[in-house]
Amino acid sequence: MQKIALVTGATSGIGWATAEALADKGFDLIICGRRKERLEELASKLSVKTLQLTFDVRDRKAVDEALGSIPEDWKSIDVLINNAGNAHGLSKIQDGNVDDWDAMIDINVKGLLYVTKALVPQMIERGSGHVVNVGSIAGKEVYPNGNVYCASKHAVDAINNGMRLDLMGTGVKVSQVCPGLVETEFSLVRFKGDSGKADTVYQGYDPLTAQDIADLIQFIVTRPAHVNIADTLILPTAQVASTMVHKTL
Ligand code: NDP
Ligand code: 8X3
Repeated sequence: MQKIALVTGATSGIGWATAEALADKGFDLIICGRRKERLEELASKLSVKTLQLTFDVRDRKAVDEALGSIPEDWKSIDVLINNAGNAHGLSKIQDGNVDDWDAMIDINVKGLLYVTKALVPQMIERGSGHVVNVGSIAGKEVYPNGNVYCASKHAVDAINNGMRLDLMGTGVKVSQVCPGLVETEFSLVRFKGDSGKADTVYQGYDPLTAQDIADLIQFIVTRPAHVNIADTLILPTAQVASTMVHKTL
């Protein structure tokens, strides 16, 4: 039976690489994001069947409409990669921008919940499925100025664990992947397009690549039915904790 995976945040970074890695394993792909042209570009590179869904995970109605409009032959989604997310800003709590807080909580937490709510009932009905939540080292520890981003990823950690408990016996697996520093558009978004600032995050050591995370996700979703990799922390070798990175600058 042909397998189908849905990847949120497939327009760049970890989501894009994950779509490619799952295509390599023969999954047909539902790729999601706000940037339509990026989805078209990704689809043109994939050698499997693709369905593109353009929606903002912050918009509950848009999520329900997009996921509710999935054609019948795409509805049996085997794997959901809850990846869409970002950091917005890096500042002390007393200096924080409330719009940035809203964005992180709405995208990283509520968006993940909206997508999950729309898709998991069908997995339960079929008695099989796999949800992979992209958390972060920021969901395992808190670092200075990371306050609300860390809170959003701690929420993902809790939701991941809660989901696994609640789905016991349904045949639906739940896994979390928690990366450390991965060079993607993440820091460019966090620093609002300041590429100089973003680049310094990844200088003086070898950061993880999106491909490294995609390889791990590919491994997790291709384990036998009786194996669930519940949680993983994946770091660049130079990184030992959120703010402890061995740099040779
Ligand atoms: P990128 O910025 O490269 O990718 C983020 C993706 O999320 C994009 O495809 C973007 O698509 C999508 N996205 C963002 N906001 C929305 C939205 N409102 N609605 C729909 N899609 C949205 O970053 P990464 O690939 O690094 O990030 C992917 C995940 O990995 C995130 O959850 C992040 O927190 C997590 N992570 C990243 C780490 C890193 O160091 N890079 C480390 C640990 C975790 P579009 O803009 O087209 O909508
Ligand atoms: C992304 C990694 O350290 O910037 O979640 O929070 S970090």
